[in-house]
Amino acid sequence: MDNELLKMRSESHRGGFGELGGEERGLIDRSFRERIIVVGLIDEEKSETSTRVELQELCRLVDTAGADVVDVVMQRRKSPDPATFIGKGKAREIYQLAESLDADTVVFNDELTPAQQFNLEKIFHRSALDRTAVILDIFAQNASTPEGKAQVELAQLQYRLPRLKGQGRDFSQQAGGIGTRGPGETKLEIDRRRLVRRVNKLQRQLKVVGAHRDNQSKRRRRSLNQSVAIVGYTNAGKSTLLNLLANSDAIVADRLFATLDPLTRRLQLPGGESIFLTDTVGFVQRLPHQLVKAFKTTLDVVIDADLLIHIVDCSQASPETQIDAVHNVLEEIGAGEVPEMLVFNKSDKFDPSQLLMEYPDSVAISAHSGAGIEKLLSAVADQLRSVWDVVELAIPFDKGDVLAQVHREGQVLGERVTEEKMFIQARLDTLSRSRLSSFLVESEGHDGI
Ligand SMILES: Nc1nc2c(ncn2[C@@H]2O[C@H](COP(=O)(O)OP(=O)(O)OP(=O)(O)O)[C@@H](O)[C@H]2O)c(=O)[nH]1
Ligand SMILES: [Mg+2]
Repeated sequence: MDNELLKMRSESHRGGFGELGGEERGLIDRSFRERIIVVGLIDEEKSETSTRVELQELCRLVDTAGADVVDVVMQRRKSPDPATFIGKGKAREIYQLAESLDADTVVFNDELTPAQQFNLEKIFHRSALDRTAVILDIFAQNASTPEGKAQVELAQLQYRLPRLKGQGRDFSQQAGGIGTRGPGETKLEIDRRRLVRRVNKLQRQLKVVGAHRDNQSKRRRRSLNQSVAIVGYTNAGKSTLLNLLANSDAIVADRLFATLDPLTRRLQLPGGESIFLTDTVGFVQRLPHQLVKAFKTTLDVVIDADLLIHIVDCSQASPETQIDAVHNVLEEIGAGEVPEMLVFNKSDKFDPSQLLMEYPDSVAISAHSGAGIEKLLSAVADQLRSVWDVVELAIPFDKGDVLAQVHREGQVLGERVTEEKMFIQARLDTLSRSRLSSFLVESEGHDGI
């Protein structure tokens, strides 16, 4: 037993959503809370400190999923055991502990292979799950729109498919517990071929939604408003900021992954420019890759954005770790190159001065009190102006496709026709400027339109 972690667990539990009524969540019956033992490994790859930080977060995830952590176990090993992840002796000890604490499930901090999961369940006589299953479970509970539900179900199926072997075990009476519920009615026991068909169907459905979103985003581009996405670690205050800036009504809650569906609102900047501001799903350390893949259409909003407002909860114990985790997910989804503005939120709770020095060009705000918001908005306007630039292009008459591209990607401010060419003055972003570089007229010497 690790008293310190258990204490952290019970503290996180006090503020966790276990206290929110089922009505508020609008979700499942919470009268029964599973009892969970959490297990973490300290090995050559992971120090004790980082394992502790991750376990603390895992306890919060378990709590958010609607279960109680009854004990935390850590094992120090050189590397994971290929068959049982932890040592077999340790696994037997955990079985005894689970019996004495009447625990329902053992949750591991790292992803288990299907074989490890199978072997551990044989020793434990109860479910062995990993962090991914817990995160998928939270997403399953929070999904409310058809798109969100389809995305989560797809991620769950892709997680479960390789694990089908050996399921149908005799302790599977835990239906309704972590890792077994989902927006879809799919039962683990139904045969693999049906699951594969379901995966294909969901992928097709999501493609259609993706195409629709693509059209929307093209329309937005054509409407000439720039697009800014709010990204960040879960619970950092993204939805609170959207609500404050755009008078919106996005769900705000002190729980993880409250937002799954993107919400876009129009916002007027102090200089008069109108932009689209989108609130997105929160990230977490090692966000399951199945989720990242399934949420592709949602995350495209982030890839297409002109600027990312990266919200960080500065009152967290380790904001740097959360910043790194967000950067990793951004890289993974292909948004690593989108310009980013780092914004430290919750300045009413914690003084961000040190962080502002560590991260140049960052801004501090409180989405609760409104402190720092004006500065944030003018910094956003400045950034957007530096991304978009007014240029002149000379386009030969036989290049109708290039002309169409300029209209599609930028804002055309004026046109002038000579005998050989068409001259266009347009506002273009960095990417379009480099794509159309061969048609750019050097600013010196041209007489304007
Ligand atoms: N003290 C303080 N709390 C804040 C501030 N901004 C947000 N919060 C609280 O932080 C919690 C999370 O806020 P959300 O806006 O739901 O966070 P989020 O980033 O959208 O979270 P997910 O959608 O779950 O990823 C809520 O309890 C908010 O009331 C702030 O400036 N100060
Ligand atoms: Mg949110």
